[in-house]
Amino acid sequence: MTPEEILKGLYDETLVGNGPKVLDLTQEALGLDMEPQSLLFDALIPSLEEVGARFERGDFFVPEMLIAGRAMAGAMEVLRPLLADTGVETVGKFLMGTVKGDVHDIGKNLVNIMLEGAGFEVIDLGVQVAPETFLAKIEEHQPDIVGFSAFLTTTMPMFKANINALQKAGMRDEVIVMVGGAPVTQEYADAVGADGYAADASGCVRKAKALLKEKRARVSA
Ligand code: B12
Repeated sequence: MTPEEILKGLYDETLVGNGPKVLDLTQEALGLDMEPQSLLFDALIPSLEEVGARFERGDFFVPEMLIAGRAMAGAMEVLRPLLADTGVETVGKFLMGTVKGDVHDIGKNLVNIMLEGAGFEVIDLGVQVAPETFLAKIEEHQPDIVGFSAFLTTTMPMFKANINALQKAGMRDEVIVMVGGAPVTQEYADAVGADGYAADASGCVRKAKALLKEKRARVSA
């Protein structure tokens, strides 16, 4: 198969949720020395975007979304070490979780991989993380940054609930707060009082590094 055929195959098979085929194609692509980033950005992510569009139009339902998500997650397991393995030193500690009421984790996991690849130590709390769990884990791990991920307009208000909980516990100034997820915007992030927002994983890495640099400059001034 040519690289173009493999990318098209990955897109089509993710769309129909054919996990075993997506894994085979991922392995075949790597055997041909194709870039892991290309598989992600030229096939897997566009395919999930199409899944979302079809769901919105009523052409796909939750089961289709689920098997497509699983097919992508299977490929991510193979790509993960390749995306993260850049051998850089730890630049900071990042605590990440999907907010309470929300089970979407593919975007969050991708952000984690990119952060690890950029040298962050990442502590992943998983999905459906309640405010009190975030608080307890922040106390335990003392991260530089905490990231809240939400994929539903109905769970985005948990950002504010989490930030309020941090404030109430007197911990808001201890940690940089970043938010993200498909429906989140810069305006929404500003409105809830987050320190940073990014639309994608590479943007998150850039923003996290910039916020950390600012904070360290402030502390040493
Ligand atoms: C796969 C999927 C599912 C799977 C999730 C599997 C999983 N393990 O994640 C399942 C089937 C479980 C699911 C369930 C539901 N889903 Co759904 N799902 C999707 C789908 C198709 C893909 C999401 C995804 O993973 N995309 C891939 C990643 C890579 O996306 P991304 O946004 O580019 O991620 C980047 C950024 O968001 C950012 N980012 C993410 N997190 C963070 C965190 C920080 C701190 C930062 C800085 C950045 C950041 O970086 C990421 C990487 O670049 C989307 C449609 C879509 N295209 O978004 C709908 C979608 C999110 N789901 C939707 C809905 C409605 C639901 C359900 C309510 C359906 C139902 N009726 O039951 C349930 C809710 C379940 C729950 N309580 O959470 C709607 C949400 C609408 C809305 N605006 O609220 C969407 C948008 C579909 C649609 N078009 O209507 N879903």
